[in-house]
Amino acid sequence: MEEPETYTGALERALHISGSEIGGECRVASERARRIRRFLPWAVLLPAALSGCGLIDAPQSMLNPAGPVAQDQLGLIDSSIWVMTLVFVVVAGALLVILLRFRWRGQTELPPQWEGSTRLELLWTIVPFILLALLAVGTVRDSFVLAAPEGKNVLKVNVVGHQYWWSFSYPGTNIVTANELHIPVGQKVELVLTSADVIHAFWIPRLGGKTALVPGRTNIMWIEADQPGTYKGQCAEFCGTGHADMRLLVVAEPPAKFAQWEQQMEHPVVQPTSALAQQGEKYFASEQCSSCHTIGGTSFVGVVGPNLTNLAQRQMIAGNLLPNDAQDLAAWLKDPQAVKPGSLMPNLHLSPDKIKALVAFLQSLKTPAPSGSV
Ligand code: HEC
Ligand SMILES: [Cu+2]
Repeated sequence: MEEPETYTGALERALHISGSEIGGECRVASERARRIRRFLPWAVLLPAALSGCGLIDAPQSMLNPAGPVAQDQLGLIDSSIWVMTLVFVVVAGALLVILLRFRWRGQTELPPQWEGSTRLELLWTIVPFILLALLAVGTVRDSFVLAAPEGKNVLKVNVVGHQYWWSFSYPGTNIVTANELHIPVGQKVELVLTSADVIHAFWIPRLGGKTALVPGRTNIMWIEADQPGTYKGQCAEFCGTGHADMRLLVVAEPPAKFAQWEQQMEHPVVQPTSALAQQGEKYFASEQCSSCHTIGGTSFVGVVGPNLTNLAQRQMIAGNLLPNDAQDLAAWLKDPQAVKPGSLMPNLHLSPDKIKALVAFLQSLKTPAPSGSV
């Protein structure tokens, strides 16, 4: 009859080492365990501390939703996190119990060897199935809810992604604008997305996203803002050198204020009053600007670059990178690539005088609000 194999014997065979070395291995292991134990509190505290970062002044945090779409999407994230936490706690707990209860305590006999348990196999097949089914229910339901907005009162906006700026046009009107998307509060807005060049992705973390803008096809997403305010967004698909600066701003306004903005955009008034601004308007035609830019209310109809209608009413320029003030406009016109690397607006090597006049003209591009309005 064969002798039952001893624990040390089995270990020796498995590790190809002799019994005397096993003691050494164990000492190394316990030293390592001590080091890991010292690091453990940090491993637990650090993620907890970092997770707080999302809550401090975070204009682009999807953990702080501002509309029903972002709220639904956060709901999906939350439910997956709860399910995953449950799985983690159960599995890690079981592992811990097994490690502690069945650890080596100097036994020389091999523990009983057994395999195959129909009950356990069923358990860990059925439980994950149920958990995944639970996740699937919410995911499938939200996929349909978020696919397209329901109801009649939906505002449609066409969005075209360009390297490295956004164009927004409102079907049924003459309104075209860039980088700053105006929407009325409390109304569903359907975004019809496509691209003029490469693949981009539309993402406003507090309102919803992300959806790809693919050349040659259209994708649809919708957003709705619960409260008036500005919501920052960002292209979320690497599209070239200027990708990180391809930002956007959503301006959600009460319906009356939005209607007023629509009025101003539909009937822009261009009346540069100062002599400097009038000179700037002439440069706009002579320095090639008009071959790339449209300005509503003028004869400038270029379509290569952003539409500049009522530019002075926008908060930011250059794909929402720079504040829309005289100093930054001048810096932009002097050397676009210096302030926004990769930008496809050429450096036109303008003299300081021309820049001054052009800035005065650009700053005059605003349409007075109709009298008696909000
Ligand atoms: C070859 C085409 C081209 C020419 C010529 C051109 N631009 Fe541009 N312009 C662009 C493009 C493209 C952008 C977008 C750059 C970006 O944000 O990356 C832009 C952006 C701008 C912006 C910022 C708009 C916004 O909403 O962010 C202003 C202002 C502007 N141009 C003014 C001018 C003026 C003034 C001239 C003439 C001196 C001029 N451009 C000449 C293509 C052109
Ligand atoms: Cu991009």
